[in-house]
Amino acid sequence: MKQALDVRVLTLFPGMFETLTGHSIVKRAIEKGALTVRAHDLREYTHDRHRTADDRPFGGGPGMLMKPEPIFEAMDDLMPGFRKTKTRRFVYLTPQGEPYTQRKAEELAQCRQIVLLCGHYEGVDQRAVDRYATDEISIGDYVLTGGELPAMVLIDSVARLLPGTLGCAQSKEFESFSGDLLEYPQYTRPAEYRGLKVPPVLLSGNHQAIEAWRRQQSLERTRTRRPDLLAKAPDRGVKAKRGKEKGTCIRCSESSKKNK
Ligand code: 9D3
Repeated sequence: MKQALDVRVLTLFPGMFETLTGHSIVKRAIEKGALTVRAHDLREYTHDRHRTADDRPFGGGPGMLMKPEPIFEAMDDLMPGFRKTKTRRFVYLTPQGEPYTQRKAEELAQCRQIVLLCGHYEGVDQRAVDRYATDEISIGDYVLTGGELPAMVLIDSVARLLPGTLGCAQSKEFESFSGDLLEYPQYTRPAEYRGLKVPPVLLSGNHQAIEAWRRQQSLERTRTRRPDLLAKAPDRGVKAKRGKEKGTCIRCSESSKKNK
């Protein structure tokens, strides 16, 4: 097994991360030794009776900012001498960040250590960002109350890319998400349920016809729901949808047969 990815989270709400680390693929990645996740409470690095982590912005304006001292002191304590390298990142989750993508998840999955700073209030004193941040990431154009859920989205998306975490039954997804077509609709048994029928072509045994139907469904869905994807890759409609269907995962060399 490759050296585990070491994820540290700087947050005012460390308890939120227990739901993440206690479930599903992230839990499995941790159990397999591919990932460690530690949430550090920034309030432990305050010194006043009320454990104050925020203060008012110089120059005025609405809301409060996260004070710089707890962030600097947490870094002094947890990773003295921190400096950015190709495999050590400090990611500040912020609405001002670059939009998160599968490509970015793949890049981060190559790292050895990732520190995630979860913003709260109106944001973080810029000096902490300037000193430490190697990346600033947003997960989309909607307003959340803080960076914790975005940090969990990032961890989840990176965890499933770590070697040995997913069985390779799902490995083809690695190659086909970003900039590709949307998935076709899928069905399982029973062939008829409450009068609702599975499209007959899927029961026909005609694999060429099934492939053609799926392709046409993918194209139609992408056209109506995500025309931006087609605009990015106008040749996608005619080329083969997937690079690989069967065999060995290009990432982890596991066979596609078994999941454990
Ligand atoms: C008055 C201005 N505020 C509302 C637009 C700014 C604001 C500050 C902090 C809005 C949200 C937040 C808290 N959000 C995050 O820290 C955050 C976030 C998000 O809200 N959406 C998508 N990605 C991210 S990453 C961090």
